[in-house]
Amino acid sequence: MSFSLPDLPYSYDALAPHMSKETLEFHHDKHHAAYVNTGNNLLKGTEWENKSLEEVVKGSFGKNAPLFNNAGQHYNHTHFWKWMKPKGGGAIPGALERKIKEDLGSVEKMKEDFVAAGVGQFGSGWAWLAVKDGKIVVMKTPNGENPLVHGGKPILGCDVWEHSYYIDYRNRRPDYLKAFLDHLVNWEYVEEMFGKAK
Ligand code: MN3
Repeated sequence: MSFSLPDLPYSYDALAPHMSKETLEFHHDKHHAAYVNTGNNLLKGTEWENKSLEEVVKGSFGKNAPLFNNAGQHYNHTHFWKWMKPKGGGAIPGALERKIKEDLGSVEKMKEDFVAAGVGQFGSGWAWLAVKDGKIVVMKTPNGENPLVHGGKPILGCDVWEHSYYIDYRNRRPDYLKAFLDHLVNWEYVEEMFGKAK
């Protein structure tokens, strides 16, 4: 199954001022498109050619680094667009909010830990909420890695590569992460992935 670039689920200017049209144009049309195109070239003739994206990501990890990097980033970005919405970051659906409180203490503590994970990721990578061993955990990963290759199932991820925030926030990664949580997160999509991860 070859990779294809999904359309953004909103217009390019829909997330402003928290994420600009210019950022989304570069990030989606250039960066994500490159992962799709390079990934497709690297996928050809491999044992994973006819597998699902998740199987390509898990199977190529530690075995085929160039393919893994591009497939991982394709997986991460495909969800990243859906993890955001205009006027996002509002109330967390009840069952998910209860589970966050149970496993992470409080919504505020979850946000604090998520920002700390994103800020603490040296260089490029991602901050995550994932389900691991039946609990919601905060994680961080370098480059194109994600919780799928570390025994977890991702339910929310924030891209902390500089291409994700440098146009809008320059070097202020903490401000970008806070704006992501407070104004962009589509908690209904997080809940949907939480439902599948249990
Ligand atoms: Mn990116």
